[in-house]
Amino acid sequence: MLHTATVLVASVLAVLPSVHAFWPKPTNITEGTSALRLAFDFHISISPDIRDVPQDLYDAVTQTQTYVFTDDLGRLVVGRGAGDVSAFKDAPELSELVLSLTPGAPVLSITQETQKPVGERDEAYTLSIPSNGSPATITAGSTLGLFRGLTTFTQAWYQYESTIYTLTAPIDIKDTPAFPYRGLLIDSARHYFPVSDLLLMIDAMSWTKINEFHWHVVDSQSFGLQVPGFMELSTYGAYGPDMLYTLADVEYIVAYAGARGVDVIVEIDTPGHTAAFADSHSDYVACNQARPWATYAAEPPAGQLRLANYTVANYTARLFSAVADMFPSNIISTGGDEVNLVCYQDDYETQYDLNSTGRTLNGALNDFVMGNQAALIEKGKTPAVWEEMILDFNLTLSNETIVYVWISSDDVAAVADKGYRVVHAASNYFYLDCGAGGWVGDDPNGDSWCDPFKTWQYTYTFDPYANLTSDQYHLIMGGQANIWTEQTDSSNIQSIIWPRAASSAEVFWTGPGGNGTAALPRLHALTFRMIQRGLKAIPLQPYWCAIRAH
Ligand code: CP6
Repeated sequence: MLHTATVLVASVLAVLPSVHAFWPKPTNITEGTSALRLAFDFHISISPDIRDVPQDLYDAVTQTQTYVFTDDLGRLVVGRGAGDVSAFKDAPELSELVLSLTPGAPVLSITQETQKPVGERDEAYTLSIPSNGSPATITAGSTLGLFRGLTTFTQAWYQYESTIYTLTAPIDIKDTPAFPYRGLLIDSARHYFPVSDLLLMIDAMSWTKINEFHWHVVDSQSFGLQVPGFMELSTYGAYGPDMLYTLADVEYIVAYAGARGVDVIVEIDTPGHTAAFADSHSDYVACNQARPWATYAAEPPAGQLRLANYTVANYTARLFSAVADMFPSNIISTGGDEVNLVCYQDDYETQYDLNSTGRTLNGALNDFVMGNQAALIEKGKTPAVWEEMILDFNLTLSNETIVYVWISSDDVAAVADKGYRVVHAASNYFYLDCGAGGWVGDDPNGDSWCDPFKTWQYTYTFDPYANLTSDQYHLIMGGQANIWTEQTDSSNIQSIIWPRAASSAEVFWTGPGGNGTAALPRLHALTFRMIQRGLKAIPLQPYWCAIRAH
């Protein structure tokens, strides 16, 4: 009896695969087998219980209506067989989606909800799409939850000859992220990206429920961020006056992101990766442009802040205070990766400063980073650092500090053992480039040690809890895809990120254990939707496979 039922269920699923369109997959979903069409006069209404509707929620509603009517996935349709077409041609019509907040929930804007500290945001929602044409509903405890529900709603629909339909009504979803931090790092220092590129990346992040844009905005090659009181850094350190982010640009980007559920975490990488400071403050930088660069830095040009000099340390602490005022996010990263020790050993000024203050390099580094982080903490911020600050230099940082693990996912346990919160960013799973290599003189047969190219399928197998004890699980904030842009500019940023970054987005929203083979049709649908929305996402498979995967 039981056996027969199992076989029956399995064969129905084979005909109508469930959860074929949603990405990331909702944590709880049930779907039926009924067809439902979207009415021509379909509209989204906001429950009158929500007074003083925030403008960003109105805008999200308008955008959602546009997406559901324009997300034509072309030949990627479900149920192309004649029988299926007739099934949805006369199906009931859905003409309304109603948004409401749970009673007593505060009415903050999506932006305000997004800018709460990670872990304090309520992104949960319930989405119900009845099969008989009764209004669909999204209910949430916050406008951010409503926004996540709207994103999911857009993914419920396919189009065939101007009919917008689903074949799996009723759909009932109760969704909440497995991890509070789901990010994408973009490096805009190796190459500058026009603001419009970043806005499109933020849109795509919101489509996949990525909620943290880790903005690696400055590095040794360029300082393209205007900071009030520190304008000389970008005036002299940017690639050019038209290749920097102005105060107005930053304000626009942060607001655009906030309205889409994306928090912007800025990183001012220190004390390494800082040659660009020398363009305005040559006396602040050790081993500036020193050769051979490989002795002094991970990539050219060499140059690191003279961290043992109190004038420099005071300058960076004030810089972080000013940056803190520009970015509403609770998190700001002080960097700390790839500090080169030879650079400081060979620097007369640094050795002089160490001797005259009786400090070791490690002690001076501790003072330097602590000073920068104190400036952030004073502004109410939570500092973040790259893993070396904790694992190589043993700094006495606040245990609130968030640690990005990038060298290897094997290092996560050591960071957790020290009690710090972790964001998975390891090169062996989450780097979208292998961009650190390819320099003249590198081994032509092996690009860099981050080879090979990470497929979405490989990233998808990641286990965020590997090598941890269950009492350490709470330290895992989530994870992020990373695009370092040595070999990426405006011409390929869209295609190098998408759809691969969707893989980690699902690992950290839905949780680990997903089956890549089962996920493939959903990722095809997401990719087609991205392309339809104007993003140059790259194909996963031949077109033949993509349009038949459903
Ligand atoms: N730039 C900065 C980089 C990298 C890092 N930091 C990097 C290192 C190794 C690889 C790729 C990128 N280009 N500032 C490491 C966090 Cl394989």
